[in-house]
Amino acid sequence: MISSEIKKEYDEKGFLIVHNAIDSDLAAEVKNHVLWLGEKYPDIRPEAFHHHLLIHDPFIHHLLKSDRLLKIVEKIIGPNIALFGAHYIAKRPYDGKPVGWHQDGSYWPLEPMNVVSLWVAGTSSTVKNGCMRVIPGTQNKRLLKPSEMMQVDTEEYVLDLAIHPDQIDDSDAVDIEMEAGDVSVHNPFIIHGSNANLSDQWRMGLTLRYIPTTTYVNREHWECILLRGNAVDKIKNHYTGKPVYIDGEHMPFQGYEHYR
Ligand SMILES: O=C(O)CCC(=O)C(=O)O
Repeated sequence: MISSEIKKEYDEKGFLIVHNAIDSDLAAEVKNHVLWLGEKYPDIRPEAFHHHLLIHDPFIHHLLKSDRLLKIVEKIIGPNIALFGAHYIAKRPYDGKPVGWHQDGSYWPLEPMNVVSLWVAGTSSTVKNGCMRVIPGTQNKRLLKPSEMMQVDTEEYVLDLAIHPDQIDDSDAVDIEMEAGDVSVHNPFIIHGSNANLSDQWRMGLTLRYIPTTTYVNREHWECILLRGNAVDKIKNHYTGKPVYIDGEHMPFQGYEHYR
């Protein structure tokens, strides 16, 4: 996709796919990272490799520096970019959990709600293995509050809240099918979710949430990463520094020596 089209498509549809946004070596490292985290944290399901496990991880910092990813983000939120959330939603073969219909912004303490998500595919993501699905047009709806959503069992679902089926029409939902290395982009209002993975293949996605540095994260002690441009003095976000790579503690990757 020509980069000038990114903003246009995003503004019109609230989501888009950028094919081959990262090269195949880096995509393979995303996949290895999920498997590596699985060995490091055997008691945590791979749908739940959350922000706190990733924010000081040298491989994540390395990936976030990818110029191609930052170019996509810059088209949408401008040149002063920070990461406020990272989370692998990786679904194992046969028992990967579904994600109920939701709008991301319902969960987030962002002021204002100026944020964009990238979903980086570490494996192919298909209807069969539980790819993300979006409901077109819903980017123009208001954000539901958590109190307007239903509580769902996290033994069965990745997230604890979901929009009640009576409140949505998912008949024209679009499946975001991608290959490893592709990236989808979505806005915080669009309603999306995914089905369970009952296939014999992994489905691995890394969700990355980017804010302009004018967006305040109103959650105590929450750590962000400043990626490009400048912080804004009066916006009191906490930006964490570059992590130090430690043998055994972190996954080796191409370029890890820059984090020694
Ligand atoms: O990975 C999925 O299936 C859902 C992703 C999602 O909800 C998100 O990126 O906000």
